[in-house]
Amino acid sequence: MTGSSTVLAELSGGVLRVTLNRPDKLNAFNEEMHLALRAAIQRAHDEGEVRAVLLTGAGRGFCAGQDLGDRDPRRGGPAPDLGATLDKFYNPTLRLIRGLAKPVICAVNGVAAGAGANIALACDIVLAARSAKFIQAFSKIGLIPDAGGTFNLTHILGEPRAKALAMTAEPLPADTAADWGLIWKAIDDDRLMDEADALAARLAAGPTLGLGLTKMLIQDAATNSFDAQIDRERDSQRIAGRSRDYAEGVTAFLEKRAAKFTGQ
Ligand code: T3D
Repeated sequence: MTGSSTVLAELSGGVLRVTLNRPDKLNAFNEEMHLALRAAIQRAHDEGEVRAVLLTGAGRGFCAGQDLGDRDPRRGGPAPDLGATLDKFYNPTLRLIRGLAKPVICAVNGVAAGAGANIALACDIVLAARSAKFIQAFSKIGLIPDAGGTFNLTHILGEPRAKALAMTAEPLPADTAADWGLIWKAIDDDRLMDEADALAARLAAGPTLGLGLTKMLIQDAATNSFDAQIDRERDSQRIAGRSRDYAEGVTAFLEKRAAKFTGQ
C-alpha cells in the first residue's frame, strides 16, 4: 500500500486500486488529495506492472468535488483564481487519466458531486452503486461544470440533457445515468466492489497494449472526421498486429485454449 492518507493506492494482480480517502468530507478535494491522486495515476503510467486502475471512494460517498471549506469567502481577501486551481490541480490529473494507455475503471460507491462527478465520468468504464447519484452541483454555487463536465456531458448526452443537468443541479440516480449511457452499469450496492474488482482483474489480464490503443482511438473519435479516424485505425492496428499479445491471441484461438496475455 502506498499513497498519502488522503488517497490509498494498492497494487494487486496488475490492478492499482486507488481509494479517495477523506470520508468525513465525502472525499472532497483538498490540495493534499489532489496531489496524491495525481501521484497515484502517474504511478500507473510509470509502472509496467500496473495494467488497470480501479478508482473508488472510502465511506458513503465517492467524491463531493472541491473542498468548499478551503474556499470560504468569509475569510476575506481577494476572490480566488479558480482558473489557476483548475490548471494546477484538476486538469493535469484529468489529462493523466485520459492519457493513460491502460483501462481506468471507476466504482462510484456513493454520491458524486461537482468535480467528483466529472472525474468519475472521465474514467473509461464507470460502474455505480444503485444508491449513488451524480450531481452537477456547480450551479448551486455560481460555477460552471468543470473537470471535463461540459465536454463529457455534451458528447455523451447531447445538449438538452447536459444543459438541464448543469443548470438545475438535479441529482441523477445511477440507474438513470446507466439508461442514458452516461455510465456503463448501475449495480446493487452490496455487489458493486465485487463486480468492479472482477472487471478490473479481467482487464488487467488483457492485451494492455491493444486496450490502450483502443482507448485512445475511441477518445479521439469525438473530434476526428471519419476519414481521419480510419487512418488512425490503420496506424494503430499496425502496432497492435506486431504485439506479442496479438500473436498469443491468435495462437490461443487456433489451439482452442485461453490466451495468456502479457500486456506487450
Ligand atoms: O475551487 C476550485 O478549485 C474550482 C473547482 C471546483 C470544482 C467543484 O467541485 S465545485 C463543487 C463543489 N462541490 C459541491 O458544491 C458539493 C457540496 N456538497 C453537497 O452538496 C452535499 O454534501 C452532497 C449533495 C454532495 C451530499 O449531501 P449529503 O446530505 O449526503 O451530505 P452532507 O451532510 O451535505 O455532507 C457530509 C459532510 O461532508 C458534511 O460535513 P459535516 O457537516 O458532517 O462536518 C459536509 O459539510 C461535508 N462536505 C460535503 N461536500 C463537501 C463537504 N465539505 C467540504 N466541501 C465539500 N464539497
